[in-house]
Amino acid sequence: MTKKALITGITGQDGAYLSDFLLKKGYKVYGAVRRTSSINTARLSYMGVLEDIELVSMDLAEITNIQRAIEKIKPDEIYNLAAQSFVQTSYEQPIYTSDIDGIGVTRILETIRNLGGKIKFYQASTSEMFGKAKESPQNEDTPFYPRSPYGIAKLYSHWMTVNYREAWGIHSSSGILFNHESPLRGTEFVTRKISLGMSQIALKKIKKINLGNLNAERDWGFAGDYVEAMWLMLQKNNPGDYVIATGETHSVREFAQAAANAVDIDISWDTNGDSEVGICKKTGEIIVSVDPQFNRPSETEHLLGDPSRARDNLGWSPSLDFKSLVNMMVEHDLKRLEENNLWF
Ligand code: NAP
Ligand code: F7E
Repeated sequence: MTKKALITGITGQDGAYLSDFLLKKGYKVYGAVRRTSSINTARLSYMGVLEDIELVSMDLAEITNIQRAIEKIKPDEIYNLAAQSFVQTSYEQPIYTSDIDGIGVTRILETIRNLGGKIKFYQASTSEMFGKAKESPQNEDTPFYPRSPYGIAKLYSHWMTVNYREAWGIHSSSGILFNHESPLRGTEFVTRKISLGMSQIALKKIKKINLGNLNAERDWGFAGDYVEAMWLMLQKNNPGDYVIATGETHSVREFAQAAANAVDIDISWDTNGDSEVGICKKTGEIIVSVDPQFNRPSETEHLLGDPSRARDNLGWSPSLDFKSLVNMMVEHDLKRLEENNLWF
């Protein structure tokens, strides 16, 4: 019988990749979308999956529409990807972020429980729960120390996912995913900001980009690889928690350097007054500046994941390395700019 999956956050980066993945596996895919004043299904169109998905109206703030949708669809699996996912915004909207990223998850779990507890559940947890990391690399046993309202809200929902598994026997799994990127990444996140910015510099549309903390280190992987891990978790007999990462970390500075290299620019790093700048070696022009407005009130400085459990228990491993990921993102942005087709 055809399996039914409900994906919340389907209009986001991971929603697009997961839809494509599940459709190829033969699933009937339902996508939960919240009401917005303009249509935001661009990523689904870009993936070529929009026509194959059934969209349902659902905001995680509202339990009644969650109950109605789940009761009607009767999905076999729910992938909860919906969230206020931008860490910087969580400092300005801590209450909203706590409601959607925290309590919103309990709304779904309660609905699953009330409907008999048979629906399998995936929660989009995050390496931001490690925050000021207690050890490196981080694995499933590393103590949590979140550093932002986002990380704290996600830690609450992580433990709720664990608790509904232990208390009510629900097949609920928590994927502790490290940063994953793609050409579909939102332009406010640093990787896409850089890939787009370097492409614009190469095409002489802008002169430079302004970034925040160049020293921050992240374990960056490819979103297309990470959605497979979500699915694998729900196919196991027993639910669990899994770190999904590449096992390699790079600084924001290294990302900028690699993206510049992808458009044949070599950067030298220097100081200008109090702050660091990236200079194009060929032209001598400043192409990267540091602007403190992009600094976080409390930063997560270093993340590096150990995905051994996922490798051993799920048979999962990443397919793209750091350089290939950066090149892929830049290549897509260059093409979209050249085609004047930049809609996200
Ligand atoms: P994203 O691109 O920001 O997408 C977030 C999705 O959530 C969008 O579809 C958004 O809808 C939806 N959403 C936001 N608020 C909502 C609400 N109140 N009710 C219903 N839907 C709502 O995020 P992503 O990168 O795909 O990440 C997917 C999930 O994984 C998120 O939960 C994120 O926190 C988590 N995560 C991401 C990473 C990463 O590196 N990407 C790592 C670890 C965990 P609109 O289109 O209407 O805004
Ligand atoms: O920042 C630094 C910034 O906003 C990465 C989300 O998907 O991954 C993401 O959260 C780092 C931080 O992602 C700029 O300070 C420097 O240290 O791209 P980001 P994030 O905060 O790591 C986790 C795993 C999630 O779960 C989240 O949902 O880069 N940085 N300069 C900058 N960051 C931004 N955004 N912009 C800058 O100009």
